Amino acid sequence: MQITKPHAAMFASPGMGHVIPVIELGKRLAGSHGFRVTIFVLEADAASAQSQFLNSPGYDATLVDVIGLPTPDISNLVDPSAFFAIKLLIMMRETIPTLRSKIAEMQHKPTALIVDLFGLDALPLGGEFNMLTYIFIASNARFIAVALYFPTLEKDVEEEHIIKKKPLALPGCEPVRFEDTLESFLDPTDEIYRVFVPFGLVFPTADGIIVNTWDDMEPKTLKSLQDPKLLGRIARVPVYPIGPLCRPVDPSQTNLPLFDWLNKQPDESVLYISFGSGGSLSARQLTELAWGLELSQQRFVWVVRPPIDGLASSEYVSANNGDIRDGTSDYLPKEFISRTHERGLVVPSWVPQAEILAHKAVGGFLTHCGWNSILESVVTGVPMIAWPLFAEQKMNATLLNEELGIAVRSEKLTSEEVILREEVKKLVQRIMVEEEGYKMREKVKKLRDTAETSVSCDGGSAHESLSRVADECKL
Ligand code: BUP
Repeated sequence: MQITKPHAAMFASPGMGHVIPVIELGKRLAGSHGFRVTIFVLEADAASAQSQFLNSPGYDATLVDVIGLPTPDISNLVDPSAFFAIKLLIMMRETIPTLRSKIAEMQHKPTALIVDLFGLDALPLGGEFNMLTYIFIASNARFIAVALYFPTLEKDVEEEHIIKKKPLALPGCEPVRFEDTLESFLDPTDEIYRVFVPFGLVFPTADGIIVNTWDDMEPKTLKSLQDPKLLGRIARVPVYPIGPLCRPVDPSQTNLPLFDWLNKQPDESVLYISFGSGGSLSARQLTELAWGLELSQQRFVWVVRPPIDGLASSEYVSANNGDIRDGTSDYLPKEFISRTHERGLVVPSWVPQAEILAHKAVGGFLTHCGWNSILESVVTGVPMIAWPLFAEQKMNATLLNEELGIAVRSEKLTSEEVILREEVKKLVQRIMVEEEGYKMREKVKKLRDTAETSVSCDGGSAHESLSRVADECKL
């Protein structure tokens, strides 16, 4: 039997939380498993984080071919105010004819098609071009478990979970609070419920599910997904844990002034704060966070985004006759920056996060609990303050706080109340200077070691898992 070099075509959803891990998966398939890899991404405007990332000097695309596909105009298909995930889904769906033509034109036909979450509608291309199909989940095993299990209880949702507040009893896994699942699962009368609940039903139609996690990170859930008597009965296809996949630290990004400042700070003394590419706080919450940070007396680097409700800090508004200008300091309490400048740095917009977390001065991460951010924190041994905002972030926060014990979390986050400054101060001190934070740092460093073992080419479980995918694609 002749063995040819397998060729994987990958279809990435827009957004850095998807593009980065898809590219890292492609690089690993090419670098360690002998694949040729073509990655299709939706083109973004030149100023976007995605374009800046793909054009940055440190981004190494030598192992994979990245092909931009024009972003379709969906203005006639969806209301501009629609839920962002619905827009993503429609954008990906409308791109499929272009993807089909690109694959048809290829001389060396792909043997595998790997789609990420919002690209599930492309799976039938597998049959058209005789490709094996895989779903890549840039999130975790718990997300897969909930997505698979939820459609099995559709009729009971209202009575059992909304009214009686019963958690989801996922077979073989820790129960998941209903309100922690996904906002699209919370209201059966909403359009997003009808669109997203059936997603899990599509998972078993692929040849496998590749997920960015590893055994020590989610032991119970992964076991259940692989056990035909537990969740494996619903999954019906192999689940391949191949994580953690993280963007490697790029030394060329550490020339920024921010790193000069970090270089002068004591080891593990700085809290890094970021709510991801899509996360913003209310103006009131932003004000309380700023005050809490100041009261904690701890060092920090804070990526500040404009408040979600478009209002500047109430204190600023009164001090400036309600005039809202475009500038980071405008969103923060009056003179916050000058009062804290000796121990803190406020940075707007995009920063090289992987490099910041890897810096020896960083000792804590206040995160929105996007899965990539969590993985970057774990692989650098940094404990977290979990501050989830949307999507699967609340489930992720529960995993960190209640199961792995590597993050602190406010009780208020389950009730959507504002976290007041005194509590923010306490959370920051718990992670940065108290015994609890010290113990969490020890734990997360142990987990970091398991992450290193998992991806080792010398028999690591992630490496073996991806080798199984590679073997299937070579047959
Ligand atoms: Br913001 C930001 N720099 O300033 P998540 C993000 N990132 O490098 P998200 C930066 O983008 P979803 C910044 O390191 C991570 O790799 C960060 O992914 C990088 O969150 C990625 O953490 C963000 O998964 O996505 O983008 O909110 O909500 O889809 O998980």
